[in-house]
Parts: sequence; C-alpha cells; structure tokens
Amino acid sequence: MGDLVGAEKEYIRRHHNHAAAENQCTSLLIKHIRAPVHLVWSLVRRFDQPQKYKPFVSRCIVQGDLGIGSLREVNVKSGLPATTSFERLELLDDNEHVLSIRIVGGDHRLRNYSSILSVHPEIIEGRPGTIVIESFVVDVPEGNTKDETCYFVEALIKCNLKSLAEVSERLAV
Ligand code: A9S
Repeated sequence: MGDLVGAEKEYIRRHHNHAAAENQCTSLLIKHIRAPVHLVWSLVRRFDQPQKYKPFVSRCIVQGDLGIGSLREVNVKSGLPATTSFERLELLDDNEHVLSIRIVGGDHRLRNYSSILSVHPEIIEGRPGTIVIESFVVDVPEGNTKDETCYFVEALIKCNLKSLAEVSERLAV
C-alpha cells in the first residue's frame, strides 16, 4: 500500500478489516470521485436499489424494513455467470458512511462473500470529492486459484465503482 496517503490508510485500518481464512481471498479497491460525499453516499446507502449505480443489476426485491438483517434478492443482467444473488444487510452507518453486505445465496459461485464499502470526503482540485473504499473477502471456489478469484471479483467491483463515479459526477454537475 505504498502509494496510499495517510488518510486512506487510516480509513482502511478503521473500517476494512477482513479476516481471511486459508481458503479465502480478500482485496480492496479505491476510487476517487469528483462529487460531494453526501451525494455518493445517497446512492451507495440504498440497499433496496443497487441498480442506482451497479451496471449488472436488473432488479432488486427487498424483504424487511431496510434495517440491519434485511434481505434483498438481486437479479442480474443476462450474460453473467449467475442470475440471482441473495444478500443480507450487515451494517449501514449513516454517520461513518460505511455499508457492509454479505451474500447468503444465489446461483453463482461466490460463497461466503462479504464486502465493506466506505466513503470519505476529500478535496480534488479545490472542489468537494469523495474517496470510495471497497473491500471484500470470499471463498476461493474449488478448481480456482486465489489470484483468479480476486481478479474476477476485483473486475466486477471496478465496474461498479466506475459506474458509481459516472452517476455521481453526472448528478454533481
Ligand atoms: O455486486 C457487488 O457488489 C459485487 C459483486 C462481486 C457481485 C457479483 C455478482 O452479482 C455477479 C455480477 C452476478 C457475478 C454475483 C453475486 C456473482 C457473480 O458471479
């Protein structure tokens, strides 16, 4: 993490502590967005509407009152190695701006997937910006390596964060 500035290291230390077992892989991605943190957080915090920014999601149905423990059924677009994912809201902190979900089912190969996403204010070229940090831990499927699994999940999260930046920056104009 040589190129991370002090603030990012502190956010990671405080919010992104995944204990990965031997058969798991874990990684972390950072995205700098040219939009204010309250706007980015307003998109991220909607557990019932991941499709607000996630490009692969076609539909989401939530059971429960959106409190901790709520479950959502996420249907994803065709062409992906899955159709459905069942996900539980683990943490939604509107003060610290931290969201954590756990994938608890679905016709995909991500077992015991847990992610943490935090957003933090920063100034980019003299204007309000946001640092988005997303980390995950997941089982390495039988027949895959840790590297393959990390590469696969990182690629999907990169797409999600790129889309989050596009949607946020368009709204921030
Ligand atoms: O949606 C996220 O926050 C992150 C991931 C990795 C979601 C992946 C996915 O929804 C697919 C895009 C369908 C890929 C799931 C749960 C399994 C996949 O194989």
